[in-house]
Amino acid sequence: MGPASAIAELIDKNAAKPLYLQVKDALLQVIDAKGIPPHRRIPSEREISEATGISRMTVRQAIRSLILEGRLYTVPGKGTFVAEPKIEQRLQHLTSFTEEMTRQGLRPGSQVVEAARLPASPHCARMLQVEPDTPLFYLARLRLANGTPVALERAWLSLERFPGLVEIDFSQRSLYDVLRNEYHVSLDHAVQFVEAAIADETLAALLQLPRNAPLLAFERVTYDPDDRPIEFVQSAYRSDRFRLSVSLDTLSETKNAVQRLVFTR
Ligand code: 16G
Repeated sequence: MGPASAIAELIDKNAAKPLYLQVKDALLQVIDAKGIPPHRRIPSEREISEATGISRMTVRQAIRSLILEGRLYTVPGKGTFVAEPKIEQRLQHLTSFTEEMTRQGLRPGSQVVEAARLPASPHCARMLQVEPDTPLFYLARLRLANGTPVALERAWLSLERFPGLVEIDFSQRSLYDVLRNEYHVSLDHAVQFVEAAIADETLAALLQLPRNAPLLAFERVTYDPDDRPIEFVQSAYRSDRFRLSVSLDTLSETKNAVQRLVFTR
């Protein structure tokens, strides 16, 4: 049975579940059951509509929703394809992009968009706990996974503390590796925020996404063991390629007390 007929088999027009949701779930089930690999074309809107007797508009809604969730992608004029599984970004460890990609068997890469010396803006100065106008190293990199752009990372570091960063070719080196091995810094802990965002024109072009595509925006300040800020980073990750993972445990009474303390500080 072809995939379009397999989808039709799973549809029950008398069920209370909305039809577009049925098509969506059936599509996922068929991709899974038939082992349709990433980058293989799925049946077209018209084929699914003909096989199921469901309107093209409803089928389109199901496909659109799967594209937004990063399960499918379209190539204009070519069709709709199965997307690669998302990369998992763990939130409980202070790791670098290079380490995270390598752990998942992906080849990390970087394209330097900008590497410059500039005076600290009031915001960066506050984040790095330095005086405004202190010379900083600004590094904007497009991060690649197996050659595909997946994130834009912009980092600011003090040049007074790390002179010489401007001379390093960050298309070839990991920032954390340089900090650890050349400046003998211990990256001890970090505070990180994650927010939803959308791609403006520049980000969309760099990340090869349509304008307004959903993104995950991160902001991180990483500290040394003496609580001195080392880097301030703002990054935008493609939300169709990443999902965040955290492991949670129950809050015991002692932990509960500590947690309360942290939040009320
Ligand atoms: C991660 C960090 C970033 C750090 C970079 C170093 C987030 C959101 N950001 O991507 O703060 O600067 O790794 O990567 O996770 P590198 O050592 O591979 O250059």
